[in-house]
Amino acid sequence: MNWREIDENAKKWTREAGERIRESFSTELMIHSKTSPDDLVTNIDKETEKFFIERIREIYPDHQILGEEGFGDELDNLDGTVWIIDPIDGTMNFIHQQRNFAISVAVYEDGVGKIGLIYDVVHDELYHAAAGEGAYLNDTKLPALEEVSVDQSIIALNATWITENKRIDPTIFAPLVKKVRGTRSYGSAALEMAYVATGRIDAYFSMRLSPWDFAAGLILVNELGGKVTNLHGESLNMLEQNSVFVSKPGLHEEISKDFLYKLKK
Ligand code: 2AM
Ligand code: CA
Repeated sequence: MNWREIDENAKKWTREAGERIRESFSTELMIHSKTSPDDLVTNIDKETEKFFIERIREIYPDHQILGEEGFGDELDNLDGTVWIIDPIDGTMNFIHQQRNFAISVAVYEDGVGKIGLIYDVVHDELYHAAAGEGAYLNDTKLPALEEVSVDQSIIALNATWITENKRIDPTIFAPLVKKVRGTRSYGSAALEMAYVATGRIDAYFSMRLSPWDFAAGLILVNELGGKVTNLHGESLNMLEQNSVFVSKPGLHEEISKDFLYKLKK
């Protein structure tokens, strides 16, 4: 397996896909909702996923592809080489703001993350990591993550999780929100994981993400010594939806012990 070539192709296609998305800003979007009125998809999400799939199929016909919009394969295992793609992560932001969204591309080998790319299309910023070879923002190497205490941290989570909702008891996050230095919510799981990787935020929580939302970010954050688990501290399942808790080292343990112990299984 020529991983250097796969890495180069993944980056080239991601930048090309980003260029096409930037060009699409001058055209009219076709918007549909999927499972709920806030779960959106556009023609650009679909075209971008197809763009990747055509290129991967042509050069790597034996690779499997898991894509959010469903043009790839139906996977029941992670055997062999698997591309996990979210053509636009943060579609609501893409539609409403034309910013704060990203392309997320990951390549796994027998379930192990090898290459993770998160491309902030509007800022032309490519966050990338190859397992064991460091993580970068464009050409700049990112330093390993350092420990931080809860009261000096900025955490990212959606305000939904501290109001009445069907996924988590709101009294679990409220005390954490009170104790931290600040909270943020950007609306793109991939970018929020990239922000943990760069140290702009210290932790990120989501109650339900799909593999394409976190596959690349997991590789990036792990490469820098951060921790990516579900809220119970368990490894993420790459074939199912998961709760997600991404954090700097040390902080992960402190938050788990002092705030998440009340979680029911
Ligand atoms: P998406 O834009 O690719 O759907 C928004 O807080 C974040 O959660 C985004 O990364 C979004 O990814 C993700 N997400 C996962 N499932 C979602 C859903 N059903 N509806 C809206 N956003 C979802
Ligand atoms: Ca998406």
